[in-house]
Amino acid sequence: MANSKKTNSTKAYLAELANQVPSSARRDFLKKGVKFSAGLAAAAVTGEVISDNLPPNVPNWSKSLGPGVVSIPYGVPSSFEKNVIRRTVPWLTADKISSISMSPLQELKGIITPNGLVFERYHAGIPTINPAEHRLMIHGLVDNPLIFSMDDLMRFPSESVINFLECPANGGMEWRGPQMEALQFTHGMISCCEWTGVRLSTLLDEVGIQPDGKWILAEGADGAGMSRSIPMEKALDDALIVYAQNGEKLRPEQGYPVRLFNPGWEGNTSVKWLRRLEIGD
Ligand SMILES: Nc1nc2c(c(=O)[nH]1)N[C@H]1C(S)=C(S)[C@@H](COP(=O)(O)O)O[C@H]1N2
Ligand SMILES: [Mo]
Repeated sequence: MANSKKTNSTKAYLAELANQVPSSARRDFLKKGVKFSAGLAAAAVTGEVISDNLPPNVPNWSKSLGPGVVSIPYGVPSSFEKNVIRRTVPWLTADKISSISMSPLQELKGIITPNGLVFERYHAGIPTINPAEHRLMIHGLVDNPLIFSMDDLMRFPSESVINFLECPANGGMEWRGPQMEALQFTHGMISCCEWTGVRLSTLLDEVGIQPDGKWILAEGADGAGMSRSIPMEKALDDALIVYAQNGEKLRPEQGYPVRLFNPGWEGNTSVKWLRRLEIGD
């Protein structure tokens, strides 16, 4: 992944960052001759302070009324936090459809990664799946093959766990030595969410695994049809069939409407947009 185009892409990234800050701060930023340091970018972002709003004065926002309830039906972070975003580097992969974005770890507080900032990894882009037309099929070496609708899955007892999900490529940006400026780029291929779903073992109970059933092929419904083989021990231990993250339905990026989640295992085994589990020997 190391690449000589790094300097160019860093310039492009900082130019993009300059575009995201308020225009007066941007003028400052550009005037200072842009030395391409992350520290300078940060100064530009926080640089604009209107002293009239500081004590002992009454700040402007205390002298007027703000927008009322439901002016934003689905809440978003303060506009002053607009640099807290997922990022990728253009030279990492040939195309954004099969690529990865990183979480801004340097800005995150506490344990939970907010849904909008969970790192993303796709092999064929994000499929748009209508949950009413999506099914999870469990077949192969089972007594009773079954096809579950999303409603079926949600009728089973649910379980929530707080756990990290990490791409095994995390850190790979520097496997050949230091080259990145921010934690986001060096280690941002990791997230921690509360995942809610049904235990895979519960569903396997329903279909009845035959004695020679030792492995499970999990297949996604994305254009890549990405699949991984999961040993039966993991499936019966703590694997979850997950439909919610941090209290709301999975984000499309994270596998809406349903994904496999293997706690503590390489992220790639947690197959998203899960459509099929085939039990094999
Ligand atoms: N169907 C499908 N599942 C997938 C992938 C994919 O491309 N397609 N990427 C995998 C990889 S390599 C990782 S690291 C995780 C990333 O999960 P996230 O995008 O929710 O962070 O999903 C895994 N599951
Ligand atoms: Mo991954």
